[in-house]
Amino acid sequence: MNGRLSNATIAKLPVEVLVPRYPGNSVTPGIVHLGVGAFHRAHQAAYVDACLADGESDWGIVGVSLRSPDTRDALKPQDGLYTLAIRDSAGEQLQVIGSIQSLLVAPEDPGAVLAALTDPRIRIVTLTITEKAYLRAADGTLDSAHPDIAHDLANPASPKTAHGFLAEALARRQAAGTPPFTVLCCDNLPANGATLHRLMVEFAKLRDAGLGRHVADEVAFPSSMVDRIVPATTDADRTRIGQQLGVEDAWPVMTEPFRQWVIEDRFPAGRPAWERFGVTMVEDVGPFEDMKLRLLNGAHSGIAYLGLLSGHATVDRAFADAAIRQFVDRLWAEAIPTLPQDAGLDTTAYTAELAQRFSNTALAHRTAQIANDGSQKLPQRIVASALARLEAGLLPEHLSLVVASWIAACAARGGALPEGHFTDPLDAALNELFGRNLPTAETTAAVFDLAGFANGHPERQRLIEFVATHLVHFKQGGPKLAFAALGIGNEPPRLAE
Ligand code: CS2
Repeated sequence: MNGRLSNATIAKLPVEVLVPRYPGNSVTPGIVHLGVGAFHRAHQAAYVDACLADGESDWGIVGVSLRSPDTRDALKPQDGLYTLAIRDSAGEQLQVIGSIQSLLVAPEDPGAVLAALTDPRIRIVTLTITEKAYLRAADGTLDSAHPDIAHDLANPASPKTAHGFLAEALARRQAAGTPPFTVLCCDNLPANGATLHRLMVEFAKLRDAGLGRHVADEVAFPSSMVDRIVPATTDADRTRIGQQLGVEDAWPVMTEPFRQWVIEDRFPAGRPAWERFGVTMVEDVGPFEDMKLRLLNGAHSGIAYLGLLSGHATVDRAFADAAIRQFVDRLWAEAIPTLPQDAGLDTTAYTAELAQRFSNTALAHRTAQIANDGSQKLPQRIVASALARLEAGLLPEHLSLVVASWIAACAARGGALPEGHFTDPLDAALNELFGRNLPTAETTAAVFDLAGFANGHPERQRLIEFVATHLVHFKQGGPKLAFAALGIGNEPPRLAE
């Protein structure tokens, strides 16, 4: 290999590799992105790249990592350039993305991040910081007891959390007479814009009432639904991409051909013309969000835990397992009636497309990757639909089985599954709980308490009973018995404990 991917080597790439059709030095920053991981680079950064190529040169991205320097270390020597490898069974298309203009690492220099956020040219802040970084307590409100929140309230000029950075930047902009930026949440949370808005108002009020009012009344937080499957890059991917490029790329990103972004159109400070590049701008993103979270992400979590417990390392292999496949079809059938019925959602086409996407063997999307942070993901993916069914007098047999499979997979680590095979913010508490060997119903109720599942909901106890029954089956006979009890597979059902 000859050197490193960068502005200097880009002209020498093979002709079949797509490259930015705009000179990097013609672009000025318009967006700060918090959480510049692989998902952002496969999704928002690719859409913005298309806008820049179309001449909207004032929407370059300042990429911020809130924790690790890894992305900056990989991309800085490459002038922010990286390869997006779009893969399916038909082959692989390589596209170099140029929209990330600069990279900052918050813990190294929080002042530089605040300087970027207060730059009047920045009109949008996008976020992909993962579910757990929103720091919600079990009841959904801001976890104001979290040490990082306490730190940020005491040290507003050197924050650690997204909340701290956004609040301080908005305060400084207000003081300087600079209009606020629009905050665009791109994480898989329900009503993600409204949720972040509520948390930010809570946080800002803890700083001072005036800032709380400013954030409440004058800052726009449109919701958005983002979708693209992005498996973690492996060393084999790096080697293969390097060979195809003829130069090294320290961190290419793998993805599928499918992509979708639905955004509420509330951008008082302006926005790129995303709708020209396949983004759907809408008034209310709710129905799209629910469909994606409950059908795609809900099935993903089920496939991940059931796949792990059945010995499948990747989504495509798990989905090719006849029992898991049948289970997912039934899971979808259970979740679909909980979606808004009058929003014109085509769930038949949607699930047919999902089945194709989950079968993409070229992605090798690891079940252990999706299994991470289940306590943060299951409420919006699974528990919400299960509760909606119970409220409507319907059974949540398959939805509740996913919750049980999560608990079983967590408990299997250090046994049937490797120690630390996937992680969860609740790991310490969960391990302590599993070590107590309580009766299954008590364990289940304790897990619900820890994770805040169905907190205060009238159907909480019934849901716990469904989950506990499945969990007994998992303990006695693994996924086979749990499936058999639902009439999936060939094993005759056995009685619960
Ligand atoms: C996955 C998502 O890891 C996970 O939890 O379910 O990252 C999923 O791949 C994306 O939401 C797809 O858009």
